[in-house]
Amino acid sequence: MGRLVVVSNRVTIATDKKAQAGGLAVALQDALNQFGGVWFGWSGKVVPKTPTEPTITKVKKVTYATLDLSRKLHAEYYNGFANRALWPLFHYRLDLTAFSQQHYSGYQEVNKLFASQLLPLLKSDDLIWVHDYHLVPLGEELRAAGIDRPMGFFLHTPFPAMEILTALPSHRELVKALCAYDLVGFHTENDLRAFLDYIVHEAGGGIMGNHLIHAFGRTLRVEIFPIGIDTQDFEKLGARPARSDKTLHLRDHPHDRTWLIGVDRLDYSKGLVERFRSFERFLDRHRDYRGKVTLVQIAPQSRSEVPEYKEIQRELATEAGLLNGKYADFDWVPVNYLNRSFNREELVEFYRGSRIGLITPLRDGMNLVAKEYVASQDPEDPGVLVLSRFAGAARELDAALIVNPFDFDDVADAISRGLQMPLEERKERWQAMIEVIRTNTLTVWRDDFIAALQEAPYE
Ligand code: ADQ
Repeated sequence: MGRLVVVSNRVTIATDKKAQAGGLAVALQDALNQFGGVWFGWSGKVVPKTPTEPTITKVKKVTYATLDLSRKLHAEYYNGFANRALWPLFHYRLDLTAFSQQHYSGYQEVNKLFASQLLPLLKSDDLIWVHDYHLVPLGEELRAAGIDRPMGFFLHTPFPAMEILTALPSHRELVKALCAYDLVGFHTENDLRAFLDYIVHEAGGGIMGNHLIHAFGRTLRVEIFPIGIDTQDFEKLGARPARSDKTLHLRDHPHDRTWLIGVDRLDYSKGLVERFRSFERFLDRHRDYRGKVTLVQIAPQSRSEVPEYKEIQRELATEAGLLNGKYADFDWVPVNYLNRSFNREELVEFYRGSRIGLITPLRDGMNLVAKEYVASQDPEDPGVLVLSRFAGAARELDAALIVNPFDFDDVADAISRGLQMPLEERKERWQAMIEVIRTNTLTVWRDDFIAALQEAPYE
């Protein structure tokens, strides 16, 4: 095959400190190294004036092309349309969705800009893979500029039901733009079903079978590619003896205390307020567990410039304070709430040391933390995954204790059941989940998507 061209909002340039990059970035870098290619996107820098050319960094066979954005474009495109309209809408939060024509114009402008600056870097046999909701219109812009190479798009968030999506004033333009790609990938059947529903009932398109659809005058392939993790790495790290002071401290804490763990970006889609309330409900109803179990919630701040994120930060801090105020004792707090990042080694130790992984998003495309939690467990004494039915991961990990995060009693019951679950049942459930996670890895996800894209055009 020709080169691979990856376009995403943020670019991770390969450096020696590979461990700092997330799993997804490493998997994409590996593919770029293998095929040679380009990774194009925003540099993460905000400057007074958007430059006319991207900054080029070459590392072996890979060209990294990164573009700084002006304050205005960053505010409209990233903080504005992407994160105040599309993100909340795609996560079913119409109440938090802020539409603005100006933000939408900035979003379109950045997509146009990306397309025009990417064009000179393209070669005739490139495969182009665009990532996520920030860049939906990019493919259409490239097509308009005459690019007829295979182009794929993967959506990392959920695709919302038609009734939700149609609340977006530009919904039709957005879906039409998606249809400019040859291949569109989603995490789950649910997302695909919602997309097809729109195509048939709103766009007047048709489903042709064999993953093909026809809409807006184009034929494209739509398929699910459930993203995975680097399972082997998590299993290997999990098998090492605990080293971090923090884990040792938690584990050797007096009074034989047990902990539950949550690890999330601080985002309203992750259901953290509801999680704290569910844990409170659990403590309300189980006097005997007071003083004995702690919820360790790791939640580094994200998108802090967006008002809705400032609000959720405040709300959560209040919620943690209230819960701790209600039940804490001199030598115990119910919630250990940490607003910071940890490296993978530390996360694995936290996952492995906790009796329950409490992963209860209100909506999530996949949720990789759920898979990381399972892969980090001790096969001889695995913890219990309590997982929201609204996480894409619940489709594959149905051996978890599946809960409705809006129903605090349901989550409280699952916590109680998880804490009492006999070893045999824990092992059985873990075995069922690890098999899926070992099969649908991150590499499989990436290779399947690239293989499907290589078959384009599909007509
Ligand atoms: P996210 O919303 O960021 O991803 P998730 O899938 O859980 O959610 O991935 C988060 C990643 O960040 C995990 O690998 C986790 O280990 C890491 N992480 C989280 N908190 C951390 C901390 N405190 N310190 C260090 N690392 C931390 C989006 C979508 C998801 C989808 C992914 C991939 O919202 O639904 O699963 O993309 O497609």
